[in-house]
Amino acid sequence: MKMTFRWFGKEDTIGLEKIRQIPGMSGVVTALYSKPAGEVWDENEIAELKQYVEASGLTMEVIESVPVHEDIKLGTGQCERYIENYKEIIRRLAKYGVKCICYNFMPIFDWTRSDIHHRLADGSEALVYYQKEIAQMDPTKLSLPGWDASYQPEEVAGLIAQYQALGEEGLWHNLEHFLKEIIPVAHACDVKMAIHPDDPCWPIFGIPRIITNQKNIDRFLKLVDDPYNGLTLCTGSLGCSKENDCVAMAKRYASMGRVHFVHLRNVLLLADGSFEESAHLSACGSLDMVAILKELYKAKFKGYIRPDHGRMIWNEEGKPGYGLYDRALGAAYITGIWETLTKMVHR
Ligand SMILES: [Mn+2]
Repeated sequence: MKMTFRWFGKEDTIGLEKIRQIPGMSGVVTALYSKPAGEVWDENEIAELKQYVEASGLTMEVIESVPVHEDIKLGTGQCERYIENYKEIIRRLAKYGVKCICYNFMPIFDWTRSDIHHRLADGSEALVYYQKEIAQMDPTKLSLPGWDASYQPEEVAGLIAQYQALGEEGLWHNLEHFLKEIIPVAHACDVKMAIHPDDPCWPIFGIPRIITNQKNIDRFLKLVDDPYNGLTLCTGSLGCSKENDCVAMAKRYASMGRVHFVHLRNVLLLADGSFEESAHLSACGSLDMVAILKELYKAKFKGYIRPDHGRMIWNEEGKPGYGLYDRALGAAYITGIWETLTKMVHR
């Protein structure tokens, strides 16, 4: 396993020199965040970013993410042109040593929460998803926490209607078409594609979501049965539903060689289906981090792991979920579990 840390580029208030000081850290997970979905990434900018990262003693082998344009997910408009652009981005990233690309196929809204500054009992701040509050939201009128607001409200209403008409099967169809086009390119370039599960892992606002559970992930992997068509095992996204057993999923997909990237974080599940993001420690949430890591270890997992969201602690200010301190604690905790596994567990 290679420990990594998400870094939002030179705009990130957390400098690479700090990330490098986290014990066991091998590289950053980053992207050209200013590029709109669909556009080909400039090769010089990729080269320059890689050079900047490597000058600080870290690697840039994982990109999160290369966003998929809505036209591809809807199968409309400039869909085919954007797929060709996506292939070109894969080729260009491969040229600069990128080994893994994380992406998602969530319509319109990326990860969604009801509050990104929720104060927990210990005084830390966390991201939370309360069912009652989400149910009262009007997605066309609100700028949702976590949503990259690149659409106007009237556009959102139109997109929602298009996705409702498309439905789940239509979305599956468009995902299959996308994979059949890009996976052969990724395979030839030796770049592992790692789809991120939908977060939360159920349909929101009447819009379909499909990368949500074991049955659907099994279906996803069979759409193109190639090791380069793999997963980002995000324990917080899959683990926010009681229906998903993250330990069993880690075992199943890692032993198939289809887990290329792991997002590790913990969530505390509440009785009504709501959840709060918690500290990484198993005792703080509903997931068993040791059991999950043990399955990855037993499957000889060689891919990348990063601590996913952390809480805001010690009065740190910054991007909710992406402070330095709690994610660094998470990384040290994960690295500690992994060291224990390597010394105590026979595979
Ligand atoms: Mn994640």
